[in-house]
Amino acid sequence: MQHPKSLALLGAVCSLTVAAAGSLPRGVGPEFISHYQSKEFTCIANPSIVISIDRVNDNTCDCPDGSDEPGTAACAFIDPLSPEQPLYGSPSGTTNATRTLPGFWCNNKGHIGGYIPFTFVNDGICDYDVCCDGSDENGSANGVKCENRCAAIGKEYRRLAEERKKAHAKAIVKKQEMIKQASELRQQAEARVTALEKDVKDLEVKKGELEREYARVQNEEAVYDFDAYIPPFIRDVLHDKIRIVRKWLISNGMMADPATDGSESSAVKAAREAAEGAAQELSHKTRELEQEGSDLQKDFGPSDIFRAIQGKCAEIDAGEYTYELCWLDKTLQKSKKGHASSNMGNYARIDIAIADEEDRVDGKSLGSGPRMVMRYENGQTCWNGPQRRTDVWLGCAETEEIWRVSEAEKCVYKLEVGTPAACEDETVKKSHEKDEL
Ligand SMILES: [Ca+2]
Ligand SMILES: [Ca+2]
Repeated sequence: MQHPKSLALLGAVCSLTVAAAGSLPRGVGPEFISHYQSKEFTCIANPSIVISIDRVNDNTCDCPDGSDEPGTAACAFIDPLSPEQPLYGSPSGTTNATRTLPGFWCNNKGHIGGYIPFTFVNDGICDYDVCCDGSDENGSANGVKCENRCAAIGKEYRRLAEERKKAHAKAIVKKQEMIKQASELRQQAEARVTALEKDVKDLEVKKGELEREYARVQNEEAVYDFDAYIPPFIRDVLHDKIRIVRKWLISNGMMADPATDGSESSAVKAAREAAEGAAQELSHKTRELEQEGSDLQKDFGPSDIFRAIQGKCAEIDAGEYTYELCWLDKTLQKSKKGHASSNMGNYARIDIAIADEEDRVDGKSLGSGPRMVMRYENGQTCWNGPQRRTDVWLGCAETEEIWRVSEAEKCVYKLEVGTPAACEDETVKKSHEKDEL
């Protein structure tokens, strides 16, 4: 039988390693040693109960808090989640449901000591993931004893720790590069905004000038439009002469020829087109300025870091789909069979949320603690369901890569993703902590 729960204990492993005192009872953790050094034993949480030292680890639970059995599973039943049971010597007459000892202490000399649950003690299984010294089995269960593997396990642990340390250092260098790149990109964006603001101002002036020029040319032409100004009673008299003059004006481009290009002369047309052109250019530049301006307002994370990878995409193969994450843009689910793909959300913001994942040997885990979560929302609507959305949880890695994808609930996806941007510089963190002290 395996103990999957014991993995969760890795996080609780205590880094204290204390050389076992000569006569110390089995399973006593370093912080409890002082209680087990005289000829009598006082139940730790029930000091009114004193028993002889030979009742410690005699495989009978004598103390209501279980402290007399640090090295057996005799008091394992004392658990806040278990129903109370009759217990001799307890002030309440039953188990008080609070155990003082955190578990069985595996000393693990040469590696890192740690506590395992009392139920794992003498259960016939060597629990090497926490107890590399095999001390959890002393032969009480079908004679099972476990060899001490701390030398090999400790060596492998230190090798992996060293590897992780190196990878982390590389990731921190990458992160610094990203921050530098992001800062350059921001400066470029700011320069573009400054240039565009000037362009817009200049174009506003130019547009005003060209509109005035257009109005002036139109007005001038109206003066040449004799028909509009001459009273009807003399128009007939002058008609022939006017026709000659009009013909001359049209042929010289000073007046529109109604037969060819509507009511506009080439001079008016040119002035109008120039004014319209300036207006068009102005609206184009104004739009560009708005876009660049909103880009500067966008949340790119601490130190603007995600600006460095904006628009870049990462993919992961998962069964019949490929999942794609495009940074600060969108997430996609692409079917491998057809060409169909579904938008799983558009980038909205970055939040901080608490991760609680087991550490993994390969380091590709969110671990536990506060982590950045990118929210991608308002994706394609699910059939008979809500709009898709994706939470992109970020962990520390040397390069951008999607570790895992899961559908937390219908149409809500969770991507676990590694990026240097999520790495914390331990040296910086430590020096900050020092400063605070
Ligand atoms: Ca006992
Ligand atoms: Ca065991």
